[in-house]
Amino acid sequence: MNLHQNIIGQLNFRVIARALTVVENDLDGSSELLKTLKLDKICPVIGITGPPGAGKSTLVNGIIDILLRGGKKIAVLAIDPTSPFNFGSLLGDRIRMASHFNHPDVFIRSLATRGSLGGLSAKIIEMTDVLRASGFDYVLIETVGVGQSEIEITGLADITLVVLVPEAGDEIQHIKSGLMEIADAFIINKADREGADVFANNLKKIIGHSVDEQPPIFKTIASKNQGLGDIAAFIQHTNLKQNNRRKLLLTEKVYKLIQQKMMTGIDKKKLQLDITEALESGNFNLYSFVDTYV
Ligand SMILES: Nc1nc2c(ncn2[C@@H]2O[C@H](COP(=O)(O)OP(=O)(O)O)[C@@H](O)[C@H]2O)c(=O)[nH]1
Ligand SMILES: [Mg+2]
Repeated sequence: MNLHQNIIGQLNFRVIARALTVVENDLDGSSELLKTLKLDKICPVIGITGPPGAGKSTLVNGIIDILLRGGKKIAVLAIDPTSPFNFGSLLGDRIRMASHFNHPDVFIRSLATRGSLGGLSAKIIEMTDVLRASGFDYVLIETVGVGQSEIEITGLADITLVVLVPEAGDEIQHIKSGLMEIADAFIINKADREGADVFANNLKKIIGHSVDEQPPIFKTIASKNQGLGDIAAFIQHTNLKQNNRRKLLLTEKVYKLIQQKMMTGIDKKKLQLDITEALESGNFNLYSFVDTYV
């Protein structure tokens, strides 16, 4: 499949969308497609995570506006596993990102699937790679911060932005230290609400104790496009450092893929027949039997 841009420099969104579908559903041609991806162009992956309703989609929408300047091309993967069929969230995200829905340089894909561990979609690494290889300048991944997905997103993203709202103030003591470690920056959105400053100060104190280098804290009112310039600048100017979590994530992934590969060709029906045969011949030993299979 040809993922390259057309003669007038626009990306072919239909081809990209199709490639994502093939990869997401493991359709014919998926593994060939993945093997031919060219990932030599630098394309930062930005993870935006936080609780439902914190304003992630609104923020993404506003940040895109700024990142687009200068002819940049942007892909967004919006993942909301909180509702199973997720029509609401899909429509919601589309409406919220509506200003970009027909923009020739913005590609948006919503995903409702949940990964096996309750985290991100099972094919999120592959889908991100398709986008990274498609000629975008940035890939933004919006995920609801629930459990495992937080860890996965930091393995996947070059920059992880954690979005919180002032109301989280009372719970801030309980916010697990994991969250502190994954954030390259915090965004306190809905700063138009009471308690934003107090919350920011508390957050600063708490982070201060737990990490060597204090990540920046941005205060924003996404619904009014306030404070977004600083975040865009942060994204544009952060040196993409060595991401150690990526190695962990990739190790897990490679392990799973090897496991899958080793299991291909093992057919349960045939297995049962072989076992029946072995049992009939008497003297069946489970462990030697397994050895004949590997
Ligand atoms: N008051 C206020 N509301 C906001 C702000 N940013 C977003 N919202 C609203 O919060 C709601 C949830 O926003 P959304 O972007 O969908 O949150 P998400 O679930 O984290 O993606 C929407 O109604 C937004 O209009 C903000 O800065 N202040
Ligand atoms: Mg959203």
